[in-house]
Amino acid sequence: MTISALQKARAAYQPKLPKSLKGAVKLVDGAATESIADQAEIKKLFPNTYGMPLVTFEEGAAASVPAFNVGVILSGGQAPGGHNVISGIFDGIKKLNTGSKLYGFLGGPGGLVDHKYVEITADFLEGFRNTGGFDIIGSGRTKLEEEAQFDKGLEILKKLNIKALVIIGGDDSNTNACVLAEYYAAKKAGVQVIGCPKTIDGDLKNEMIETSFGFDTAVKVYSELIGNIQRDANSAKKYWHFIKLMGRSASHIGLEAALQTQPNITLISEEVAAKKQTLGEIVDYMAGIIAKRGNNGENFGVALIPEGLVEFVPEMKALIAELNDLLAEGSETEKKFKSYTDKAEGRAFVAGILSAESAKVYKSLPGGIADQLTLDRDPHGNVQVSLIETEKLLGEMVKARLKEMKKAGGYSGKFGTQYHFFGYEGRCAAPSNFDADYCYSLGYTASVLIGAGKTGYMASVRNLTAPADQWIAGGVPVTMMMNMERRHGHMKPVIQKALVELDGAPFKYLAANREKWAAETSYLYPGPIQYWGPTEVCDRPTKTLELEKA
Ligand code: FBP
Repeated sequence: MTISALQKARAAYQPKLPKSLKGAVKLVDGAATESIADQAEIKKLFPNTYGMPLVTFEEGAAASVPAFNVGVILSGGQAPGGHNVISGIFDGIKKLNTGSKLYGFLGGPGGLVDHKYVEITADFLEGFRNTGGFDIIGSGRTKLEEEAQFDKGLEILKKLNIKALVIIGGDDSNTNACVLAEYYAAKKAGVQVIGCPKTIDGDLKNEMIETSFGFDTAVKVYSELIGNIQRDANSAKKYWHFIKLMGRSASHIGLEAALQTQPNITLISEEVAAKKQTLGEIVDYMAGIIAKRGNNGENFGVALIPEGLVEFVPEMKALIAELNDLLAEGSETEKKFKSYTDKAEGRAFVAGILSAESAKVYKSLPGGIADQLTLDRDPHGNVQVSLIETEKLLGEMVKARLKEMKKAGGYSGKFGTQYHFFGYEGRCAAPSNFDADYCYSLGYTASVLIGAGKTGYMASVRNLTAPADQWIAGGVPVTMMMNMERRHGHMKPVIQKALVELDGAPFKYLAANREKWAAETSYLYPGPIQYWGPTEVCDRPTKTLELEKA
């Protein structure tokens, strides 16, 4: 196989490990834990895995462990560093006993249920070390929720003599990993389940999990691109670039990218929701900045827009909920709507059946966007919010607003737009040194937890703003991160999703500086991820982590 020069050089990179993982490891049990809320309900639902202690590692004396087999699953969206988690597990279990084996289930959790797997050998793994992507075994979005799936999975786990399963995923996948751990523990099935925190969205974090892996690399890639665009904008001085950034619901990616690049406008969904802003108010805010810059002769700029924005705008959320009901598959209203061949007539029909408030919002949308809300639906019949071109919606609405301002004499500039959506550009990037080291350490940590017989734990590596050898590795009971939430009409135990905190240091830094960044051109150009060179360039964690831990 031909590989690039960078791939070749990167293959030789030895990820850094915390000091406690370098030799033989001793486990230290800390205090017993409680869930963050709803303790009585969660305890009842997880009688075997609730209240377990936090675990940290220390250097210990070498001990011999019989050979054992482990299975691994990559779950959900790709995130840079997944291959290094697998490398860490592999090297960790081999260190405990060279006869141990690692099996990868193919295509995500579905591979466990469908008994599709591959043995991950040293040779097979070699080409994947320090590379981006999940292509080593593939990923998928099948949810492991049903007992029938758990039982089907147990058949293959038993057949392969697998002692433990590592599930690498986001909040939902780790919630399900914990349910699986509890199920196997209750059944005395002899299979441990360990989770690893993955998602570029950065919304799986808490007191014990400082960041999810992949966030660092993905945002550094987006920030490089944003910096390049800012340089172009400041050179040509003729375009406003509206850039939508991935992140299904939380705005951590947009916030971190803003801290790295200092653009003129940054929208944060959580702030929009907290202030109950309307689309009109968001458009006024953006048009105000654009007009001010335009009146100063600066007809250019960069605006960052989080992917999940529309669902955080209360009036849009209400509109989407109404549309989901009215256009539910098989309903009379859906049938009638589908009978319209003329798009404008279809829109008029929809406007007629919506509530007065939602109809007003719907009618204020550009036709193309209104069509996206009614035509593109997922298999469950819901609007696919991620397909809505929010950047174009805002661009068109801002344009209309500026036209009015011009008429009224408040604006004398020109407004030309370029639209971008950054997401897939970063999800499989070659992991930064931070993610390469963090992921390898997480995988290694998982192997130690398995060796010690733990189940229902998530691998945790903390103190991440310090050099890697000072990182603190250990395990956190997943039940500790849980609370009860309403999902699809039922109360369920789930890991609490971490949204951007408006009283947190990263957002406060943005809020304190954004007026200056809006008026002046204060762009920062972070440039591409560097793998070799000065530590402050190559091993720097995200600004979010730095500010949170300052
Ligand atoms: P995970 O939470 O599964 O890690 O995925 C995150 C994400 O990258 C989101 O940012 C994005 O909205 C979504 O996946 C897109 O996924 P897909 O390509 O499967 O539609």
